[in-house]
Amino acid sequence: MKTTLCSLLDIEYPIFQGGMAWVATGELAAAVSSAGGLGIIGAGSAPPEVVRQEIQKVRNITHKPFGVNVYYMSPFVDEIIDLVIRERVPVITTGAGNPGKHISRLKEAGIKVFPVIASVALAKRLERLGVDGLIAEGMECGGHVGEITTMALVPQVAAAVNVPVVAAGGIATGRGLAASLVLGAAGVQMGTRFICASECTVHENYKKAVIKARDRDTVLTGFPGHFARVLNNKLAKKFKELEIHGADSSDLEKLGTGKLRAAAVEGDVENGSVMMGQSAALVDRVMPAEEIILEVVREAEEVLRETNRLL
Ligand code: TUI
Repeated sequence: MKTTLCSLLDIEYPIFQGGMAWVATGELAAAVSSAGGLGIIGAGSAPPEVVRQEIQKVRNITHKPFGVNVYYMSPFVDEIIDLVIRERVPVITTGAGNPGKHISRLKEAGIKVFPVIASVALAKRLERLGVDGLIAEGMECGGHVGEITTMALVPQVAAAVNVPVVAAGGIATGRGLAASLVLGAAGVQMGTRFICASECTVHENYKKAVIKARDRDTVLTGFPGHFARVLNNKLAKKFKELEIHGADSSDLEKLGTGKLRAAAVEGDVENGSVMMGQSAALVDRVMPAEEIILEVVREAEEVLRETNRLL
């Protein structure tokens, strides 16, 4: 299965691994890239030195292309941009903000830029600024969410721009990949599915929570403009309680501080923020990244062939 994304990025399969903060370390990114997808380190709010070490880990394992996700709410955004340019990281994805002011410098450095967007307006603006592709992320995704579903967003973005579009949010299987291609995407990004890669270094309790999750087990918490999809655990219920009593955004922010680390590193899946997408219900076991990629591609090919028989 080859799409424009594969030739543009020199990868074998049109599959990105989501650059999840505290979860997508160098080990996971290297495994995904080695297997022919695009592995992506999640910089999150980590300082540049920590991210530099993750980049080194990838380079010690594979020579294949990989990416770094730059989180635009990080206090270190400008330093992370300097780092990826200095390190000549092949691809960056961006999240939770508008990367417009950095695009010309990244392009001059020869870095491929794929911002995550959740609206058609931002997609068009960023295309004009010269991005290489866009990741259209629907609100089925885990973590920070937009307002539009993948099913509605992807065809709108694909119709509005000429650069390749990567579909994200709610995708964990070959059917999701096949559906995304039919919607006009050139590939997919999966986060939740790769949490359950053997090479993912997240706490084992986090993986178990993803595997256990059923269709209605995630909820949106936070405040308008800053909703995050998480497992409906004790912490999520505390958030809901505060929201009902009209807490302001600073109280909610205080409750959220450090909670993603608590879940991902310490394995506290009751009082931590266990970010996962609605596709968690589709994930039923831990597998090596390579097997995930091969299974997803094989299933997509199979269902596309089946679907073609309808004609
Ligand atoms: O970034 C994400 N998902 C994330 S980031 C994250 S880290 C975190 N840690 C603790 C608490 C909360 C978050 C967890 N999940 N997805 C990419 C994404 N970006 N989705 C939507 C957007 C987005 C939103 C607004 C992109 C651009 C944007 O622009 C607004 C503007 O400035 O125009």
